[in-house]
Amino acid sequence: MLCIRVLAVTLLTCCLGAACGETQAGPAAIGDPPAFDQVRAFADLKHLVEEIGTRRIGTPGAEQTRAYLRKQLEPLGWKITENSFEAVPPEGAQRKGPVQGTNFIARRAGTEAGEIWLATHYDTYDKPGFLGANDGGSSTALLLEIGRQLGGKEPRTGMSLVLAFFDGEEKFPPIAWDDDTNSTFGSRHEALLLKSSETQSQVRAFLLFDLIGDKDLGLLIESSTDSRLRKIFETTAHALGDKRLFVGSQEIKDDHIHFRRLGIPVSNLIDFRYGPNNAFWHEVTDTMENVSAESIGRVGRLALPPLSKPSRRTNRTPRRPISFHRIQARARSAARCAAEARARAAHPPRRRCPVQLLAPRATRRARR
Ligand code: 1BN
Ligand code: ZN
Repeated sequence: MLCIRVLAVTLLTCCLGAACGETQAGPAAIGDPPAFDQVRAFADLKHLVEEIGTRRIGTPGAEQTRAYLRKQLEPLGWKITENSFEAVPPEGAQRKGPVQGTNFIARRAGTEAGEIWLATHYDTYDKPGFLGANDGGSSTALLLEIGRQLGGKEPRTGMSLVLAFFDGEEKFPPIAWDDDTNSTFGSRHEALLLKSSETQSQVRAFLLFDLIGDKDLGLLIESSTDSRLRKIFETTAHALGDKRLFVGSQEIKDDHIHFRRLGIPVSNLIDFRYGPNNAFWHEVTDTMENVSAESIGRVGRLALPPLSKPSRRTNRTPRRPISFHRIQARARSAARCAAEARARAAHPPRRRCPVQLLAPRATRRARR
């Protein structure tokens, strides 16, 4: 009995990493085309930057951001939890004394075991006049729009989804970044909560997005990214014809590290060449002028196809483990279809797109 359970868990994990538990391949597997609305995402970003302003940890702006996210996501069936924690600035930091931070977590239950986390930080860097249009803003807008697309009152077919908007990712200046004492306060807290809960083993993948709004977008697939998640993103980008989306790979410490330490397959997609020689990063020039709706849209179109729900037809189809090249083929097909649907926005195609790489698992046989 234990053996079967271990085998099932292993297969689930493999499938997830590999593009995550796929459904039956073939033309019968169809679902709703994802339609990332970059104009709406950009309007959210404008609201964060121009109406709210600084979203530094412990400020009214941070609280207003959470209220805004709640107002948008709660009516769409997302169940919200706010988890507060204390962040203690290190000796020598400008900021003195402990500050309360709050993670904003939105969950949508699925019909299948397992959950996929999509994560960002929503706090902004502690510098006078810093607005974080790209850093903190763009990825928050991205996740919010993904949340709109994937929301729903009924349990979604497939794995549960978690949208994690972390507070306190930024270090307290001028002290250097430290993974354990000066940065990623919110994600560290959330990983600790997860570790002490029963749900840790349910998490199949943790996908982090950071700095994705740069007008001149060039994403790094951070070097600790799980190889199978990397493949999914590369295949989807290729299928979308977005050949210049990824510019390389490099180690970058960020919120994903605490989840990786728990043994969860992680990815981090991050643009780390913001302006000439990265000159706009953590500077007051991180403004709306230097970000674009198109860049957020490119990342939204990349992220949505592997996450979108399958059709009812897909659910009726018996499942079996799927080979990696089939997953790639379906990623291509999903992305191509989504691209066509966008191109024909005025006359949406009748055919629905094959989607769903990160949802139901291919392990039914293993559980029998
Ligand atoms: C991302 C956005 N980061 C901070 N703001 C993480 C990071 C830390 C990126 C050090 C590069 C270097
Ligand atoms: Zn930053």
